[in-house]
Amino acid sequence: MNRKTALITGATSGIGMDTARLLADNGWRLVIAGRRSERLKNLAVELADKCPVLSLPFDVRQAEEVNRALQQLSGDWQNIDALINNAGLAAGLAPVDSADMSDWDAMIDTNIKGALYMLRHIAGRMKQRRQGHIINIASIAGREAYPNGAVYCATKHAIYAISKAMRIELLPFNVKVTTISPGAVETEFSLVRFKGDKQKADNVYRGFTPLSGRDVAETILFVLTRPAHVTIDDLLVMPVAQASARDFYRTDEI
Ligand code: NDP
Ligand code: 8X3
Repeated sequence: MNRKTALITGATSGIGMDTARLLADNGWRLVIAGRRSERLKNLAVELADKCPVLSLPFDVRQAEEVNRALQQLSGDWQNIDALINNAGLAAGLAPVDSADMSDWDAMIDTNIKGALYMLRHIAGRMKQRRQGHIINIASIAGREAYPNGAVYCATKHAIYAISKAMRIELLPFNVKVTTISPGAVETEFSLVRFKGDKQKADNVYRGFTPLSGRDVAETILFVLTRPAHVTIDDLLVMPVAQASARDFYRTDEI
């Protein structure tokens, strides 16, 4: 079987993990990445009878770690056909004048710089091969801004801009670039944002059906499986009960 290879960052949870599962079911070969190596190991074991899987634990914030990890790829594992540039987080929900500055660093270092370190490495190789597909996971927060989310929104606006610029840079090299911007997805995202406060996290998804990681994974698979001459450039995917970053129809508020 001639399998294509996808590298998925943030595969230890949520959208990334569900994407790994779905691509494994659909004939892909996987490089799965994240910091929590135990989770990567477990996922690799789970998927082992479906497809070849390589676990690559590293922190996307550390440029050297990213390089070291990607340089470990040997032979045709270096030929990444699809990068799902998904690792990211929101840390805190607070106004600019009182937010924790270490939260800003975490978001900027992960969501912007980490995504860029991945792109720098993988896009170069795709250019040489004159093939490949980059999918950057942005957010509704990359299209709109909301109070107390200035820096998270800024990081996702940055992803949007980086995607747009790279789409043009890579035009002559036959490399596809797609931005996928989900609305509310129930994953570990809100638990991370609220630093383990489950009540606050659950409240985000109260009274409506959010997207699941699987919903976004299915969108990713759709984007990846278009014919060679088609690029889905930019895609916003929302729960039926969400119409903007701040407009939700919650049944408990009717
Ligand atoms: P999860 O918290 O469930 O998953 C986040 C993933 O990112 C984890 O696998 C985590 O792995 C990885 N990650 C975080 N920091 C780092 C790091 N420094 N180095 C390597 N990996 C890292 O959230 P989601 O699945 O929801 O989030 C995935 C992406 O989707 C994010 O970019 C998020 O901003 C975006 N998004 C999420 C939405 C939502 O409502 N959930 C909506 C729109 C966009 P580990 O901790 O093991 O390193
Ligand atoms: C995650 C969605 O609205 O919490 O990107 O920012 S939101």
